[in-house]
Amino acid sequence: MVNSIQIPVRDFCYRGVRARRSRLITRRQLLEGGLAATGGLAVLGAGHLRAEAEDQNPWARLADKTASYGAVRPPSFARALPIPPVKRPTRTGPQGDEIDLVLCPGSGQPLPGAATPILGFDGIWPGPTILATRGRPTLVTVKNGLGESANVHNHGHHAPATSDGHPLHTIKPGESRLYTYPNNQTGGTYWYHDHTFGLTGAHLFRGLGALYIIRDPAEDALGLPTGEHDVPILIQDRLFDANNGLEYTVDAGTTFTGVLGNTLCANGVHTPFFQVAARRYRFRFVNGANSRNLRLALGNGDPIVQIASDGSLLSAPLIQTSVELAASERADCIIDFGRLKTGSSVVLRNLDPTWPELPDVLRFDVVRRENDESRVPERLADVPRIPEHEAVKKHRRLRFQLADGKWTINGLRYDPARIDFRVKLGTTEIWEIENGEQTQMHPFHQHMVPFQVLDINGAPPPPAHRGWKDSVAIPPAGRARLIMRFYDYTGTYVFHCHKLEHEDHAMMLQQEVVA
Ligand SMILES: [Cu+2]
Repeated sequence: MVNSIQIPVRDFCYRGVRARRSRLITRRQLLEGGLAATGGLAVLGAGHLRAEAEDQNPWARLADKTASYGAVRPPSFARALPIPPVKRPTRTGPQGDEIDLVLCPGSGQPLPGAATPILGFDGIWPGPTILATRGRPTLVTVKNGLGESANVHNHGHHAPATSDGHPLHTIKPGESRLYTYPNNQTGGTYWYHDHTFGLTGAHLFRGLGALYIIRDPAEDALGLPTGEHDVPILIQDRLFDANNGLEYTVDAGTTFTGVLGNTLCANGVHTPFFQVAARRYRFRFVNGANSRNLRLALGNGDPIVQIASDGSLLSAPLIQTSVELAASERADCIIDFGRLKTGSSVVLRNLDPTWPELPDVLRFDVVRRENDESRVPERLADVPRIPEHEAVKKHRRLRFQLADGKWTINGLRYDPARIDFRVKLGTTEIWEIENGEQTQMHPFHQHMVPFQVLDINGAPPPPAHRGWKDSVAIPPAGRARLIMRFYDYTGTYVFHCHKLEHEDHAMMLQQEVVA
């Protein structure tokens, strides 16, 4: 991604230890450099944004200070990759599996030294992984033990509007809410996170994110790696203060670029190691960053075999040298360590050039040989294409752009009291998403229904985008056409940019699905 706001500060990018240690840069420097480079964006002033944000959204106030990005934290590979615990149902019966979750403060250990205060599902970061089965409902009762309102959006889930985590459907401190997840959708990797109006970025940054996996018996029959060889990895960049506290600052700069950290964490730990056997593994990579793009690759150049995008299997395995993930996208990937010697290591790299560059994710250490009976079949799933002629609305245009210094869609900022348009239940629509911004990508996310990508900038989508998707990157000054069927549920659902500081300020609209 070419992002002109990065150009003035490329000299500060991670190029070596000396550069890392000697160069300090503040977000203000970045913003000033970026604005100088982009000229016409000079309307983006902190005062202007603050007034607008408070006007529309009293919770999303800009800070008086600006974020300081310090230096990129060098990789340590000092701690083992934690695997979030699987949440066990409290009760299970004919109506489904019942799960109790608590939102509460807790502590993590992403860095050596002092523990890091976090907000967590069950007080941990990442929260516990919820394992569901396709066709069997999961009923999650969430109690809010925080001192502020929060909620839960199950990202990519096809659920009734009351269970979608609408930005105003928050849970007050001390109260509870029941979320019903039918699990009538493709098996795959989803994730749940806070979706409070104006505070999604702050809440996710402080720990409120976790995986939600739907198992599908048909998928289990494929013979893919499973059990301890099926590994969820939530990747997030963070900033910390001198006491290892999470430092989240919304200022004019971070509102523009999205918050970008200087420390890359996997499952809540900075650059961990993960001990593997010399065999195949399935990794469920989730880009849980607030705004950062990732491009994952193995340091030894070995291929990564992508088998799923967002929540669905691809029709066939895709052999790639790198896997690109915008914020909120997922990729399930097979990595085969079978050719590697015991005692060797390979680093999972991030090749994305977004400043500040964070090139190291984690290190795989091959520690033993092991029999491997898994396989990766040539055919994974049927992904029937939605025919374009099925669409009753063929040109719903949505332009994501900076307008008068504000993040907008079709010139509008999110207003929870306004229905932006209605779609009819049981119909199919084609949406044309335009990125009116010259300098940065916007990851589009639709709630409630998955979509298929028809084309990006007029060309067929890359193979990794030919399955079912719920999020897709719209390139700078680019456009994508998406086709989607509205089925099962009526009600109000939002769609938005998944750079969370764009979403919070307030690049989001809502549709009402009507019978
Ligand atoms: Cu955006």
